[in-house]
Amino acid sequence: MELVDDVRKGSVRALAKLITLVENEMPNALEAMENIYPYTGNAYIIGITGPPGAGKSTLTDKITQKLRSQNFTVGIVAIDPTSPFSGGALLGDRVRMQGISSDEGVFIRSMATRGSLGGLSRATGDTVKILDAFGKDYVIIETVGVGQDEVDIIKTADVSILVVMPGGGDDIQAIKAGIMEIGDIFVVNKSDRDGADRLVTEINMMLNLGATTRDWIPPVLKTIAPEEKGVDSLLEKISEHREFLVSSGRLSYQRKERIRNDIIKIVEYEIFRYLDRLIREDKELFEQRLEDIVSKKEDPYRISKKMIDAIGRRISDN
Ligand SMILES: Nc1nc2c(ncn2[C@@H]2O[C@H](COP(=O)(O)OP(=O)(O)OP(=O)(O)O)[C@@H](O)[C@H]2O)c(=O)[nH]1
Ligand SMILES: [Mg+2]
Repeated sequence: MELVDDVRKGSVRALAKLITLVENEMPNALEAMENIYPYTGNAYIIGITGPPGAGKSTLTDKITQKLRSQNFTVGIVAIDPTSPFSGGALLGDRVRMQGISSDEGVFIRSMATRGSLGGLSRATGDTVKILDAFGKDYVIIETVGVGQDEVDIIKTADVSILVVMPGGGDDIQAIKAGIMEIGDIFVVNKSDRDGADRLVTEINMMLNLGATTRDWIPPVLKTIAPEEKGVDSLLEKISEHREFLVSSGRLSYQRKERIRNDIIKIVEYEIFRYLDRLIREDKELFEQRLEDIVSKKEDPYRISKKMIDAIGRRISDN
């Protein structure tokens, strides 16, 4: 595919186009990803999650600037952002990226919850792979940490950073609800506000209550993102964690698990696509079957079996 070649050659236009192709679930997206895949595996993937307004974008912005100053290239996937990126340098880079050809800099892509078939986590995963194959050294995924979709997304990262802020009172309850386990590094941002130290203590207590057998004890850091305070420490912890993943063999284990999930997601997606087509193409037959079920001539289980057989035939015909 020419588009994939152009992405590999560093065309930012092709990059944006390919992501759109995948995002819109175009029929040739799977083939494109097949061609992209051999070039993936070099980028380091950072997941940043946390409640709305915690400062995820501001932190992403500062982290990116630091990485850029070390000459690393960065791709950013922001999922459902309610607040935009504001950093001047970042914005400048983005404008530069729209220039002729540049294999350096920052590429930002915002994604919203859309796509009926494979869902957001598949589109995000593919986008990360495309940015990886494009040659980005780091890919940062920013997402509001709430539902299962977000947890799935964050699982595709090599390191997960959980950002919280003081105030509100029920912060800890919010974190408790399922995402405490996925944080490799905790960040108490907005630590210029009251209650930051207390929040750090509470998180540390909860981490201690949790798995004491963990070989990586998640550190809890304080930051003031707009002032860049604590951002250097955060980057150090990211490096430390990366060294831990590599030396313990966890990185390859995590990446293998990711492949396992990817395969399941791809197969689900493909089968669902066939099912969707089957229903749309044989609308009358489907309606008739519904009638038959209502009048008790048929049942949903037998009909499902028939449809699975039909999907199987279609797949083997292709
Ligand atoms: N006082 C203070 N304000 C901050 C800090 N970090 C971020 N902010 C402000 O908090 C607001 C939200 O910051 P964002 O970085 O957009 O937060 P976010 O988590 O990305 O928000 P969403 O993507 O909307 O969930 C902005 O107005 C920031 O300027 C901080 O450390 N201290
Ligand atoms: Mg944001």
